[in-house]
Amino acid sequence: MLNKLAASELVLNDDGSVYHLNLLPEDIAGKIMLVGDPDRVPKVSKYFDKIEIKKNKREFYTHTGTLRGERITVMSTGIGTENIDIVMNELDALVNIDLKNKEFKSEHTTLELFRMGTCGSVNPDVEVDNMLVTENVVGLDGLMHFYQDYEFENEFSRNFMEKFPYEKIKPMLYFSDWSKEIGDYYKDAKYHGNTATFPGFYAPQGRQLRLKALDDQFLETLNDLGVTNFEMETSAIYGLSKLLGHKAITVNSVIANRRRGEFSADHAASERNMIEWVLERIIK
Ligand code: R1P
Ligand code: URA
Repeated sequence: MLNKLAASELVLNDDGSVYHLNLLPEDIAGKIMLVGDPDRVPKVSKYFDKIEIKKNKREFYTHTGTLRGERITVMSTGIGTENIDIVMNELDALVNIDLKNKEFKSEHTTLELFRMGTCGSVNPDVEVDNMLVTENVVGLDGLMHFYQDYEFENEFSRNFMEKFPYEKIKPMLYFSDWSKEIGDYYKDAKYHGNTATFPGFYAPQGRQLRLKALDDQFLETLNDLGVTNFEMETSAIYGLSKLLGHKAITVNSVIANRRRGEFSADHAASERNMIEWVLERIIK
């Protein structure tokens, strides 16, 4: 592989910022909170001592500032692993590629990435309005098939692969790199579990409005394979972090208990609790 990247591969805006995120290297901190919803960004940054940078393009909103004196960034990713592909590659480019010369840097910089999202539980005992940390993730979205060397495994993934009954869906399995150093921030979370990431909210997560999903027993089957909860980003965050050499961890607030048919009575409060819970732990 050539060291110098062509203009078509590492695309930059006129001011030298990365194409979709619209950011320059100095715009981000080493600790980055990733949230799906752009409206969640100001709900997080309002706790900062001060906000230095506010930038956006499309669904990617970024605020960087300080909290208790430490520099921190919060960024929205929008929904889905295809957005995470962009976020992860462009964040990595900001720290590990010399954007002016379009060359890889000789020294690697590791980012700490904290996804803070919402999810639905498929274990009936996992109650709404609580925090669930992802230890293992199974990606049913397909993104990582496009990269080399993505396959990681552990006991959870081996069991899942062996027993997954749906031939048309090719599962992608990642052994989560919720690296212990940053996993420790969240050791008192009510739940630690195995997350499944999907390329959709409705049939891919077993929801049936006017259209039938693949299998009426989808939730039970996934839960029997050890899956605790469903969402739409973590497989790509963990998979690409592992390949690019970053540390990542996801905590989701459980807003739906799919097996009991329950939805959080006040999901704004649930979101606020999660934001405060995370901020207290990642910056002391
Ligand atoms: C679906 O409503 C969205 O909510 C969850 C899912 O992963 C998906 O992005 O995450 P966020 O709350 O971070 O958006
Ligand atoms: N986000 C999801 O992707 N699924 C849910 O059920 C709730 C939040």
